[in-house]
Amino acid sequence: MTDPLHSELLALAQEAARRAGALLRDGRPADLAVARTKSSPIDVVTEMDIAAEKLITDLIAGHRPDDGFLGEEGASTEGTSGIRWVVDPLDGTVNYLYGLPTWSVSVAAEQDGERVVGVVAAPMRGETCHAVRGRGAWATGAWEGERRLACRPAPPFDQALVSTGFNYVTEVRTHQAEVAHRLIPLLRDIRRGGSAAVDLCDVAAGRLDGYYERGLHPWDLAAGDLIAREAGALTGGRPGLPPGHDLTVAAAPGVFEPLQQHLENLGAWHD
Ligand code: 2AM
Ligand code: CA
Repeated sequence: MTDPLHSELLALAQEAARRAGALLRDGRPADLAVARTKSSPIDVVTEMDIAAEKLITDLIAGHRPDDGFLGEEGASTEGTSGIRWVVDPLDGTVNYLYGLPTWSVSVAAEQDGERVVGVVAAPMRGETCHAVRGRGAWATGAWEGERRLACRPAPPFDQALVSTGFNYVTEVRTHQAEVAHRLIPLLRDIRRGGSAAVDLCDVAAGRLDGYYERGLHPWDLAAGDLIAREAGALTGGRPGLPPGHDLTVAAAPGVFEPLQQHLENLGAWHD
């Protein structure tokens, strides 16, 4: 059944993600190196990040002043309506800095702690994915209308294409590289996209058989997790646990179970 509240939250999330995506796309200096005369490129990106989060929280609070927020750039309010927004204004920051296309705006809404709406806009890919709990996952592209997303039927594990990410902390990424080194002979290959939210959408769209990463925050995965699940993927953390900071795994049924087990055996969650 279509819940009118969920439809309202979806429309708001889509508008917020669209506007923030346009701000980030249009506001990125063509040559970030030029900005170095005034401030470091990282400062410019951080400014854009903060401006995008403010745009999103202002827009949503203007429509729904009683909702709570959790945002990567510091938005954190409880709210009184039972709805909380979980926002990553710029996921894939390093790609954005370098001018690579894989970055996104991720906006999710939770109702009484349960994810009900997720939107991931990836402007340089010309695609926005969305999901509403119980209503499937969908993509809207620049050149096509809405298309329903379904994860790819599981191939044999040794034919699975799996994406991952590496942490900013050198010791952590070194350990992650060791895990990937052990995993790679068991798979078709590994990808490293750079935006967790986009990776989760790619699992949903059947463009990847699976994805795993450790060290994610709620705003990295809130929208993408719902999109992947609504597209038929399984998501989780270490065996028996939900996806989270220790480990996030998302994959087609049949790839998910062996991938999660291999990651457990390889100690992929370690810190
Ligand atoms: P960010 O671009 O918003 O920082 C990269 O592998 C993915 O993981 C990105 O989605 C990135 O989000 C996210 N991420 C979050 N925390 C991270 C961390 N400590 N190190 C690396 N990536 C992190
Ligand atoms: Ca992020």
